[in-house]
Amino acid sequence: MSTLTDFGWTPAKQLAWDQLELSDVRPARVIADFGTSVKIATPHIITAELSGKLAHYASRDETPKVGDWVAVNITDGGAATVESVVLRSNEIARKVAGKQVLKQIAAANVDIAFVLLSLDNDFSVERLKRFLYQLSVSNVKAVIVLNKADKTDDLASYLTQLNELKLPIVVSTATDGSGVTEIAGWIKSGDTAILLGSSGVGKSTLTNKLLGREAQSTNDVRESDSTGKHTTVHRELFQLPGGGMLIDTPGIRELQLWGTESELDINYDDIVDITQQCKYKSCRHTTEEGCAIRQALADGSLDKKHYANYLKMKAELSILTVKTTERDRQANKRPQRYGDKNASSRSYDSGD
Ligand SMILES: Nc1nc2c(ncn2[C@@H]2O[C@H](COP(=O)(O)OP(=O)(O)O)[C@@H](O)[C@H]2O)c(=O)[nH]1
Ligand SMILES: [Mg+2]
Ligand SMILES: [Zn+2]
Repeated sequence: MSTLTDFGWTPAKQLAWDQLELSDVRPARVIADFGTSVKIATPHIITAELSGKLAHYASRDETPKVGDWVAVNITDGGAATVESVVLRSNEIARKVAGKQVLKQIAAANVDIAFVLLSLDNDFSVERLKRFLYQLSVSNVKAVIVLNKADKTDDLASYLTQLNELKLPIVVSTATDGSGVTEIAGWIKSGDTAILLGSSGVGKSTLTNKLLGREAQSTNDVRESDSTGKHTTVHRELFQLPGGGMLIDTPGIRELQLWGTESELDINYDDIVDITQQCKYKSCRHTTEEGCAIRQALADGSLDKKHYANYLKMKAELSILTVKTTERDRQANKRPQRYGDKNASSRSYDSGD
């Protein structure tokens, strides 16, 4: 018999829950979300509908995502309704693909993330850094997984490129199971882990190995699917044999950032430290004399790619801030119409 503890419930959460003084509801964890309904663990696995308030009036940030704790009302007849999201300690977010200025939440209440890179043509430190930024914004511990180790005979050159990040790295071959025990070792009992990375890097293959069963279909299966259709893989939270939990995610083609420039600077304190040595406080690091950044780039103490990457992300976040500010300004000007906020956000969770 499972208990809520098996899904990550703790005495501290119980205490926080008690302080909410909610009536007619009990806590449950979302293990899959399908828009207006969710699969939850009470700890029994049941399907629950979102309350009308949540489904129609809440902004998309406030609707339950996989990993969320929710307050659920269950009638004597067994009908379950999610009344609200509670105790969300963090969320893994990004900007939705395309022009819309909207935050998309991939999962909530995550303790540790494995960012997978595959050791073939997928390998990109730049892409990795985008994931790492997003994880730092969410305060989630990151472990790098270099998968498809069987595809290279020059592992050392990949490892060298990752040295500066000072993060744990696991080398794996998900198809034959090597590295899988080491990955499982990072997930403490009661912790929730998530697998992130581009499509095709081996997340679902690794999920199946960690679970010890074929829970997720992998690309192989999908390609031989006789309908030829790309079946949407919903994010789902699985219980690991070792006591933790795991969320597999659909591949992200291009991770668009969601956050602020100051959060970026926390990640790039090496660069910020150098800028503080520029002669002028208002230095733009372009042509100014006494510019410490230009000096560091020239003498090689600041890596050019590392700096370019920082500037690119900073520009992206600066544009995001301008757009969100403008969006909020527009929203405040318009007379509030309930449901408005949500009008165009129903079909958002299929990954891309
Ligand atoms: N050679 C090799 N292939 C792998 C490895 N891990 C996964 N694959 C293959 O890569 C393809 C994509 O894997 P999948 O798990 O679906 O990737 P996902 O999109 O990240 O979930 C499948 O054909 C897997 O069999 C690995 O370590 N080595
Ligand atoms: Mg997959
Ligand atoms: Zn400067």
